[in-house]
Amino acid sequence: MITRDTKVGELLNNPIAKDVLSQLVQYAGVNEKVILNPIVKSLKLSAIPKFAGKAMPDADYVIDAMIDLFNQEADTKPLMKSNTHYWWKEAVVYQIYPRSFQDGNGDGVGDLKGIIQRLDYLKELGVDAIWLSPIFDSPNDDNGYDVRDYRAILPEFGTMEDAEELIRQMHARGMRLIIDLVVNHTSDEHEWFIDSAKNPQGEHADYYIWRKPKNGGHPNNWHSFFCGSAWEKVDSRDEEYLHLFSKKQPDLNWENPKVRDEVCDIIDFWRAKGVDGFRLDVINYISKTTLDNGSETLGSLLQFSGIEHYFYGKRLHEFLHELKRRAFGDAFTVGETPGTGPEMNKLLTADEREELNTVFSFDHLENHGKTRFDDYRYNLNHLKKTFSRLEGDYADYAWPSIFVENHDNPRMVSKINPNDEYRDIIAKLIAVVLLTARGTVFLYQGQEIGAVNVDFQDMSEMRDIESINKYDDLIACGKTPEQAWHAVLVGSRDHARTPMQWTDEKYAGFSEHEPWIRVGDKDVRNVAQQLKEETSVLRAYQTLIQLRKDHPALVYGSFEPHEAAKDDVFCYYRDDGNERFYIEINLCERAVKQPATKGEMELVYSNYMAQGDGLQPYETNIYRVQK
Ligand code: TEU
Ligand code: CA
Repeated sequence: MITRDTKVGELLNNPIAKDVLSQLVQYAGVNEKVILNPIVKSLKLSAIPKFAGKAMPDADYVIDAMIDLFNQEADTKPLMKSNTHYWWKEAVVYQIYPRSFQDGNGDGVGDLKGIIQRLDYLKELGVDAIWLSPIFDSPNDDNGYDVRDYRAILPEFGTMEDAEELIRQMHARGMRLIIDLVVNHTSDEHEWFIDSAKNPQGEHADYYIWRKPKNGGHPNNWHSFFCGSAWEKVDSRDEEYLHLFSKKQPDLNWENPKVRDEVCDIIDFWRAKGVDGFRLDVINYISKTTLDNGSETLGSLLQFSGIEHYFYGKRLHEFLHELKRRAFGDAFTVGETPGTGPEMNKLLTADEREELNTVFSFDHLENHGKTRFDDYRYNLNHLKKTFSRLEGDYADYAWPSIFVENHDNPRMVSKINPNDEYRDIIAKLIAVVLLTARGTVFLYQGQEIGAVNVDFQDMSEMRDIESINKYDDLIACGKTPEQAWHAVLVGSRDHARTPMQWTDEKYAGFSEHEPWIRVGDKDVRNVAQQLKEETSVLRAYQTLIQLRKDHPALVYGSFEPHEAAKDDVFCYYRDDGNERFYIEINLCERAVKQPATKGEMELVYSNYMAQGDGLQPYETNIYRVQK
């Protein structure tokens, strides 16, 4: 049990504390080793307030909140190692953002018929499963992550018949469908919320989180991820409702068993349709341990106050276990869990826990102390460090998800190096890191042609609510339009949401009609062009996906780092006892010395046509090691 007399050093034996301390160090941008400093380790928690002084005015509160959080797993027994085999561990999953993939009826908006048209292309690429971002009826305040009806298809995307046809066509090709379940919140136009707001005594009265204003202000100081307070008033009820995202995304009250019944029914509905799996949107936020104010110190460090009360709530495991037992069964589940650490993720996904199959961890997406809106060059040594942890000890207990792009982040190639010269070389480096990884691989549409950030000109071209609110918030905080625009341009999610570039035609073969958002550099990179080029990024993905399918060692094999202490190179072996592979990667823009290796090796893939002395900039090679 953690108490105020516990020393910092002892905290590292507590899984939650270990995760939280490394997250806080990551956000604060201070060197991780600070926790290992003997003086810091010998400090009792009770001494920190004095020690922190003005740096942490609410230190006493933070200490108590952390002790409560750390003791959540006080009686949790250690996990056993596992090496089970499942289809979803071997699968290459392709994420589709339906609004931007393929327009099937010429209205400039992607749709289900368009996706069906492109299934053979995905089969050809070697895709085993598709994760489909939300397709449900929605007023699209957050592009479908605000669901109005979980049992209806957004009319712009098509009909329920189209969805059933998509499932049939995918299963006919041996492909599986993973749909996006957004149940931390609904749309404020969902019938549950409309009734909850209108009838405070009605059957849906307690489906959402309503609280009375406090001292003329909001019920607490929590922030929304889309800027501003996380609380909103309605006229028909003398209370405010919680919305961690936009005002049109009220949070569901998971403490209410009827809400959990509703969610199980929705899962049953789609499983009966033949859906094979679920991606669970911000699923770690569903249990709010308390609605007390958030710590100002943590709020300014983590940019969103109150998060310590809901990013790993005390009933989270209970709720997930209940969903597994009552509804998911053997359907595949991947949770989006922003803010949770490796120890928490093991407890959320280890087979013996019967909760989720895997989660998306986001620690690798930004360098130490950086956020998505900071303008900096992504250093690949950070990817090496985070993936080495995930594919090493972590994977012995829980199966990781491996990705670098999705619909919420700019393009990775551009974050690493904006210069054209190395674009395709870097895109292929990323392909090798993903497709030789120990984990389930998730690719994002466009990544397979080496998509880069879009040269948006001004705010009129932006569509994402987060970017638009961010711009207004920065202006409101006194930034100049240039400064606000620059921040949005650096970190906007819209970079990932422009139409898929199939050809160099006017609207990139995505549509005959002007799309809902502008097109990117389709003359420079598109599928049609790259299918014809042997050395294209697309052909590299096809080759590497096939290599992964043909050699289980690249999936289930052990992960053995080589010369790990050396910066700027990422080298490792994958070995399943039958076959052994060696991967060597130059993580930087200058030539580096090639780490020495032993034994005969045959080169099976390189992102360079010819090998020189040492490793050329971003050079990436895969060898089969003679046993
Ligand atoms: O995103 C949740 C999330 O935490 C973020 O990554 C988010 O995109 C943003 O960066 C907040 O700072 C999920 C979905 O992936 C995202 O598209 C939705 O906007 C969000 O939840 C709300 O449903
Ligand atoms: Ca359309």
